[in-house]
Amino acid sequence: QAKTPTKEDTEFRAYAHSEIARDAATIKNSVVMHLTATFLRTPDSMDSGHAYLASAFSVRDRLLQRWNLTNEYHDKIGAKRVYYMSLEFLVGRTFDNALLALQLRDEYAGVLGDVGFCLEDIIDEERDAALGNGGLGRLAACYVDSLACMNYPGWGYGLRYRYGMFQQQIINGYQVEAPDCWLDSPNPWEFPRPDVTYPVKFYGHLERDAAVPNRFKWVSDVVYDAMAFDMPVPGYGTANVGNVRLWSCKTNGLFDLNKFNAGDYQGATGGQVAAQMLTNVLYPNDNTNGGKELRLRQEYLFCSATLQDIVARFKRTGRPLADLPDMAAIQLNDTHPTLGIPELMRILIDDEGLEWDAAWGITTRTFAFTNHTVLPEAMEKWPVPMMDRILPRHMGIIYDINMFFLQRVEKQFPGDRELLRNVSVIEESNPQQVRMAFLACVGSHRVNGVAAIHSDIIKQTIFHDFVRVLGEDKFTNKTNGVAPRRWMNECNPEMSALITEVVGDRSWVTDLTKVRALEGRAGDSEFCRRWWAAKQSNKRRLAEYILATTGIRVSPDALFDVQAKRIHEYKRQLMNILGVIYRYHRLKQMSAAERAQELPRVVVFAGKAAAGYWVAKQAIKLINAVAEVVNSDAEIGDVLKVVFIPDYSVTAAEHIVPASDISQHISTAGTEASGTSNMKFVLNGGIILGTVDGANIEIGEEIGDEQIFFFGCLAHEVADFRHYLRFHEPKPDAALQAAFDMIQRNTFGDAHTFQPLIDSILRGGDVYLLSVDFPSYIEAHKAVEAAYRQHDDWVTKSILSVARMAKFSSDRAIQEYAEEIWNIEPVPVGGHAV
Ligand code: BZD
Repeated sequence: QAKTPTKEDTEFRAYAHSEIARDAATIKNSVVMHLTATFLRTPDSMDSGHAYLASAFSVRDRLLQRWNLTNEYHDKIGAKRVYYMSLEFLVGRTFDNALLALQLRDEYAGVLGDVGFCLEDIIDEERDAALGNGGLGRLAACYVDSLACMNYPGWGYGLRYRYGMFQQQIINGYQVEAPDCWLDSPNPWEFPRPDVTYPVKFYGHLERDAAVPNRFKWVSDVVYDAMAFDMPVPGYGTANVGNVRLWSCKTNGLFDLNKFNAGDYQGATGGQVAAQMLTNVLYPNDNTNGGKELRLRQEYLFCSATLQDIVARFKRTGRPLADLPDMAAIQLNDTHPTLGIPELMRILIDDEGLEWDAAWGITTRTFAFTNHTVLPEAMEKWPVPMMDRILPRHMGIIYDINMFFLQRVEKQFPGDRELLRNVSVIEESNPQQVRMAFLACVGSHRVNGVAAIHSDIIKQTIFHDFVRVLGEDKFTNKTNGVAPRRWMNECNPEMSALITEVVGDRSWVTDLTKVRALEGRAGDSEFCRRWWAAKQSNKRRLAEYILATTGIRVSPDALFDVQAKRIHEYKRQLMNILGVIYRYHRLKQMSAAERAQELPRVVVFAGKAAAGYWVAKQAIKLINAVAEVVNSDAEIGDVLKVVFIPDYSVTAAEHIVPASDISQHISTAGTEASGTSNMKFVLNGGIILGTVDGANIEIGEEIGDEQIFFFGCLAHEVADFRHYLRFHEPKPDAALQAAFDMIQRNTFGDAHTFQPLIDSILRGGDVYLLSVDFPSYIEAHKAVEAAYRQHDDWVTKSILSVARMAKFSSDRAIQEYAEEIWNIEPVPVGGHAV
């Protein structure tokens, strides 16, 4: 527990609060200093790229001071920290976020304006840090933002990939991947820490310690050095600055001079290349488990460096190791960092000399685990022979963890062989596999899902037997949330200004319960007019962005209907585009006069498919093929436009999300654990068209049924439908059949290209139940249209939705984790700077 601050602490806080200079002259000096001393430029030869870098470095100086103070303070008072371990942090840009957090945006705009630059253009110079695939990685970024803003002592731990999420190009309608060389230009938002480096071992063999049972000496064949890079996380309106520590594999020292001298130039650098590979690329899969050896080595490098660092920091307190759980909580963001559990056991037993039981008690009290998926293909499993070869000591520890666990199960449920087989961490397949979700579950004191329905489903499915064995209390729900800083205040300044006006100040940015005040204005016609004007200007901006990125001209007066997320069969972009095709079919059958009565609509898609996910990539091709035909059909004009925005990213989302009228979250019920973009769209005054799945359900509960358009079968009905469809051909309704027919008449190019997509429904068992949900999907679209035509009511819905969305702030989620899982308390440094 954190100690009560002394007088000295209070003075320390006052110091932390005081040191940021805000006057134009000081800011200008610091920008010019970086321009000249860091980048060897003069103010006269400054282009916008260097204006960005110099400004960013000067902002980072300000963060740095606070970063140091925050960590010094937390160490000094002995605060318990949470460590959020995630293979992904999808941060996006930092400059604007930092300016807003430090409340220096106007000041920098002024200084840059004086030398002829527009702040918005300078902000656009920054490249996204795209160290994540999608929801899980962005959640990690929102959570470290909340930790910093709410003054919780906590760090993120991750990997510093040299190539982040690939860049998506659309060539001839197909997705083509290009590397994301985001570190090509200097990155102001990281601090290399060559002094924080740990050796990480791989391969080799074990030597038993004859004196002590259970203790081994691991003699490895290969040792790599993991070096830390720290990314500051600006806390909004507080002096606290959080930290994400990312590991990069060092290559220095791996150059083989002997080979070089012997003329073997390639051999001389072979070790460096192998080391570099470890932290070179982010695996671009979401919700699939590739089973690649390099990925397992990445995961271990990450876990080993992180646990060594956490233990080293703890040991500096001088407290006995038994106290580790009182000083550190470790959250596993899905199973990817699960090797942290056997790694901590290895450190405690082999390096620190603890007994098994003591080590196990410390480990399980320290770790907690979040599950993000129920898709079977996403479950991480590693072949035992692979694990044994790469990490022989960890394989031994996992066997022992499993043995002790199964002994306990056997005692509780004597003779239940089936139960033992079902809960075993080792799957008895050929080859045997380590089930990482089970290991994470056994080695943690809490397991949580990410939305109420999902947390229920995991208790009934993958962890069903664990609930019997370990008790219901171990399993809990922590519904996801998103950061209002980025997903409202930063991306939607006009709507934010209106909220600030109603609330009276900007306090809602760190206390979203205050947006409730909007309820009182939902019936105020003047306020509604201004609310709509903000939405309209966001739509105009998106129309410009669409023109710039695709060359397609869309009318901001049309209804903007958006689906922006990873492309995945379970998310059913295919159902969306089939709905578009059906709409096109109907429009083509109408007279010009009838068409003129239709509600003009722009259907926007954005998202990346995993490079090896063929059907998902075919869906992208179909979307682009439909777009090409529909958009150039003179008869159709503005009544229907279809757009695929390439290279979806955090920054693209910041353009897209504030401009939606409706957004689609249409996963087959029971498949989307939570979804977080659903929250972002509603927080920006958009209306959801969605299935009864993930966090859609809780959003509906909060904002009221009138504010959300649900359709489709329910999660508990899915199994029966799937069973039926395994043995019976689906019967498409007339609308779905019309869409198939249009494709098969080569309307969108050679029908053979798209036949596999149709076959996935008609001949592949329709696993995601498109044929089942399509009729109600089309009905829901009609309901949306009718509602949109009632303009005043629509705007009221939009305002009421935002007013009732406080639950979906990541601040609420983090507070729940802090109180119910981590047992940590806020420790403000420097008081509130607002
Ligand atoms: O996590 C997503 C889920 O699909 C969403 O429903 C949920 O809202 C978010 C946050 O909880 N899962 C992912 O994004 N998963 C991955 O990106 C991923 C990455 C690597 C390996 C496996 C999954």
